[in-house]
Amino acid sequence: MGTTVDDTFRILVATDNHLGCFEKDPERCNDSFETFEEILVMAVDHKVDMILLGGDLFHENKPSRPCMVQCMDLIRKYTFGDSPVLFDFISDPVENFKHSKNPVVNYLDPNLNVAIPIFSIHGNHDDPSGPGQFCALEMLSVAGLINYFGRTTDLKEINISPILLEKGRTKLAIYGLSSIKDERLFRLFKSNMVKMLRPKESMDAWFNIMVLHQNHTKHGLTNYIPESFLDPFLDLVIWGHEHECLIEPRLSAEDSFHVIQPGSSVVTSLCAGEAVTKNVALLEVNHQQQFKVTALPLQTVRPFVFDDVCLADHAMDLRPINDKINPVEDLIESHIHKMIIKAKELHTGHPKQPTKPLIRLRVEYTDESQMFNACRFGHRFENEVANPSEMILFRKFKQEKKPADIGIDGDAMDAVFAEDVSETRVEDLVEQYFAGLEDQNQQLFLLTERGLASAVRSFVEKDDKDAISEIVKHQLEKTKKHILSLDKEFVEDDVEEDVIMYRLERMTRDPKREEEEAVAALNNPERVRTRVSDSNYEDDVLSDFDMDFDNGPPPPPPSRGRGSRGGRGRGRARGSRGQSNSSASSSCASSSKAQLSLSSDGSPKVPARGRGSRGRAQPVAKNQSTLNFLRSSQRTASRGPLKGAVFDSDSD
Ligand SMILES: [Mn+2]
Repeated sequence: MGTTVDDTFRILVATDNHLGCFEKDPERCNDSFETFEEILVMAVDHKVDMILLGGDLFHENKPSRPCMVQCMDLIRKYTFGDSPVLFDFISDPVENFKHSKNPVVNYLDPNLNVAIPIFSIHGNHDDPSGPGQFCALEMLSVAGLINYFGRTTDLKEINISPILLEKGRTKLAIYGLSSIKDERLFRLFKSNMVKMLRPKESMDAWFNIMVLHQNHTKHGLTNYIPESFLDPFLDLVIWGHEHECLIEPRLSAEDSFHVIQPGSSVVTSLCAGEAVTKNVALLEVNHQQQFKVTALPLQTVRPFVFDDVCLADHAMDLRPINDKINPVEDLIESHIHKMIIKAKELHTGHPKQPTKPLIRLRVEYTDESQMFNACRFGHRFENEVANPSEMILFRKFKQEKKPADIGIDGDAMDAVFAEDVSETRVEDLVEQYFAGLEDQNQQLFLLTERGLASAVRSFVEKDDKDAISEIVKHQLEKTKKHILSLDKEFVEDDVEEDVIMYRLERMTRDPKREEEEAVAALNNPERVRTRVSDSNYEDDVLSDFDMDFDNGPPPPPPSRGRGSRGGRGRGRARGSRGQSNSSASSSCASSSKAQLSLSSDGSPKVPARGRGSRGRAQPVAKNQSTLNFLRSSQRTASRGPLKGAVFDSDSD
């Protein structure tokens, strides 16, 4: 194949190490560290060029001191040393590590002796917070232990500038996007405000990796990131945050790129998704832009067995005989014994693997009398199980419900949001949704679309939390009055018909009037007095946005500070009537092809230290002024053929 080994990048990929997880539990306190150490040992054994982490290195936003000490000790122990780093860092570190006190890649720092550089984005557990908006990774970065990248400082427009690496003929671009609130990122993608910058120089020669830390599976309408949002020029996406290990490269929904989801390296929650074998990945990329992912099963992960039992499936009589004898307990006890035996099969023989297993049995009961004190029950297994008091999870057995009876029709909702809705009025979205419903049972019965839309608009734009209940109350009163005015003998079915007729009448007679009545009801002075006054209207909207800032990435720089209204994006995606967009996103470049020069003066902006390097072959950063970037987005990206997995495409 003509590939020389020296050209091939070898990268150890892991995410969600959750260091410090369960550190107060005497049984499990070391689990996360044992496995992190195993990962670092693997990196050394497999002679990787670098380690790439996908966020949530730490479990706590403010890791405890013992946690920090152990983490720093492990990183120093395994990633520092004399073996040379064999790739060149050719992007501008000032751009890649913009937020950093010392924007330099650690292995090029003349004061440090790094053998295996670690690159990491932050996750939702270890994101920036508090004074100065620092995060735990920043401490590691300032100590030279890791290269923390992918942090977004502008939350209205994200431009991702890749880390560019070269090893022989192999060119690697790594796009990092640290964790952002899913809803916010969803909105930014929808309004085309997430841009990936691509090197203009031999643009198609790069193997493009993206690492992000977001919800991957759909949890709600907008609190996840669909794969289709990501730029199709990407070759491999490393998905952090989801803890289930899906290490085999899988083609994205639109066949644009491959995705791997390494999952967490420690069991953080007792769910089925965490009870599968945990792996990290050895990623190899060669100069022909081919890649190979080898799953490396982790040997130190505590055995975890998950199971379900549905009491309704058991023919025997499960009614308790008296306070002491509950046949369900006996049934469950024997089930747990079987699970413990199964857990023994998960012993790997690794000397550092904890052997006491985690057990989770979900018990679906039909009748409350079948329940028992799970904590007391757990005492029987104290010496055999790592989590005796939380083995059992009771769940009420639910008869299958017709999903159409209640709730939201996901398909109809998706149809509404399939298009770019950033310029659409929120009330139009409400009408579109109901127009797209297939199931007539889900149509409105009492309210009209117009009335509901007014309430939703008030809810969204004026932060009027009671708008919807208010409009329901208003329509109910109105309907009641109308029904009573009919002055006739009522049978129940008739009333239903009358309500429907009245609604139809309101809709057809004068839709405008219906809307006006709704607005009048919402603006009823009695109500308004109890709510925030109208003069606060704009601040209301802004503070709604600010909520994201508090939990998420840092506030924007002072020029766009909290007080200044004009410069703030007013959240067009949330339906602010689209009338005045001039205030929004003024900093956004007008053309999607705007070029970004990496370094203005042509020299690396790292202060020259003047110290001699200690005789060690240090790769030198290339002249960065030659690199220009092209903005790319999913609309404008040009895309070559899919660069498939190498060596053997489907076995691993
Ligand atoms: Mn996580």
